[in-house]
Amino acid sequence: MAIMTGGQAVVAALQAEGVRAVFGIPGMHTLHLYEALRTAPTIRHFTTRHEQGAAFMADGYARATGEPGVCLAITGPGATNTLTALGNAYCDSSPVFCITSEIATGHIGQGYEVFHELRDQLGLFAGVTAWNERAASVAEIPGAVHRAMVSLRTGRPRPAHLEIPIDVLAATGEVEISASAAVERPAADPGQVAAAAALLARARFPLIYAGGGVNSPGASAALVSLAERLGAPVLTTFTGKGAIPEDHPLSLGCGPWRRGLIADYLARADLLLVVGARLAQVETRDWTLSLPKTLVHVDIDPTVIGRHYPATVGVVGDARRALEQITAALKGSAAHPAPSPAAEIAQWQAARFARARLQGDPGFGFMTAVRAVLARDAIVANDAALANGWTSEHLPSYTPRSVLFPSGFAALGFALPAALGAKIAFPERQVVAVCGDGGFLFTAQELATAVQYGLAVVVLVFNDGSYGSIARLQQAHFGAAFAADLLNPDFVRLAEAFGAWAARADTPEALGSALGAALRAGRPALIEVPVRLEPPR
Ligand SMILES: Cc1ncc(C[n+]2csc(CCOP(=O)(O)OP(=O)(O)O)c2C)c(N)n1
Repeated sequence: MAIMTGGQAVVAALQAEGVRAVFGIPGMHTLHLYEALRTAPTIRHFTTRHEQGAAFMADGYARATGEPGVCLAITGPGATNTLTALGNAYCDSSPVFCITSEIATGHIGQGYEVFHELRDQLGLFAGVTAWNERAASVAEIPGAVHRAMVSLRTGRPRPAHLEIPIDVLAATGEVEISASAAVERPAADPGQVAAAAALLARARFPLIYAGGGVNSPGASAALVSLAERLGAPVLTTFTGKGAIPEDHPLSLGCGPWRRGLIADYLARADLLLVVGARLAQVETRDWTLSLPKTLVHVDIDPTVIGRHYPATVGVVGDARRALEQITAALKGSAAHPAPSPAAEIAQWQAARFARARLQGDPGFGFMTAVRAVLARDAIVANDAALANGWTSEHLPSYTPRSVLFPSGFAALGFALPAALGAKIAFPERQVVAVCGDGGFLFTAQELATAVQYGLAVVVLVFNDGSYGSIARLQQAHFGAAFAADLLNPDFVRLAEAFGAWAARADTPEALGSALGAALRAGRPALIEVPVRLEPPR
């Protein structure tokens, strides 16, 4: 037992959970929390320029590491500013832990309209979290932090929110801090595993679809060995990109399903193994995509299994453990008889690249130039821009958790702050943010955060002077764009004003050399790439 303030209890509990970095902005309601952080020996606080940036950074940290990313905000406006980023993390299953203050205990729910009051703050967070509680006393704080962390680390990883009234943060009380216990990810039921293995053993042409749930080093290794055992090609979702190295002979890359050999394989396959993926609306074109009759669906979240497509066999469990269990259950069954698709895949990939080069596809040109400069394990954080499609299709990823996409909620403004969170987690790795001009300006002020902390990320701004994705849709539907034109600042001068390195590059070659120079500069950098808004294809 120790005597501490509520603020000190939060910090001690986070330290006990192994938290090393937190992101946020202090305020009147979090003074005691920040006073405790000021002297915390093992936690580094990063002050951001908007709470949305703090939550996106926590998300980028979480996606890159698999560990909870922590952000802090005051009650009221600070709290609401985090919501968009938490919605993004919620939809993409990213473990972000948001701690907010709350008005004084005696004022909650009274409607006194006190300073920073937000009516039903917990209610607002309910839609973007899987765990959402208030700590009503100092003594309750460590237990609440621990329960939040267990929720973030065990089931489907989705945000947690803990709110602490200002009087509780300031009060002094007795607390017990215990070291965080290792949490075991849940294994699958042996009966479900046996049923899945029996179907896989009989399949003549199994195909694997891997999502964000497999995008961790352990699960990736398990996925690759099962795919090799089955000789099964693997396609990934956006958030699963990198779950199998994209130069692996069995990799079909990252969606969509309609492309060439992928569509052929989908038609030819007699079994689809879906792992850690939701079969979401966009990728299945409103669930109209036809899938092989036999569907084995592995997910930690039982509500995902069979929700849109009936699963022949559902396997509930952690992706790594379930895949390892299935591989073990297959031992002894006859090796897969079909000829390996590796040669066919290699031929298709080569033809695809040759075609894109021949057609002068701008996305192919730019992303090939970027890939040629980046290290194999570089991290690329994307925004919800047209260049997103370029990254998924033309920028191969070789390691898990190295491509970060705002996929389900698709909030603009994610890329730069998420890249900063990733850079803090992995200072030694190259980190690049890929944005459109519109989305970049949603959170551009975090360039100041990058410069303040010397976070050498490189931001690529593909500038088409437009909310281009939407303009294209408008043109396709109505023959004209509306309300999508953007009169932009001079991005190079803007970045320089923040103290960043900056350049403009309008060809793939120029982009490649500017990116090389930006990485060598070893400080935050921005490269503006002017692009034309292509008509919809
Ligand atoms: C927070 C938020 N607001 C609005 C949208 C809708 N939206 C999706 S893409 C897009 C345009 C993005 O423009 P830009 O970042 O310039 O990239 P481009 O599409 O031009 O490549 C908009 C407005 C969104 N995804 N997120």
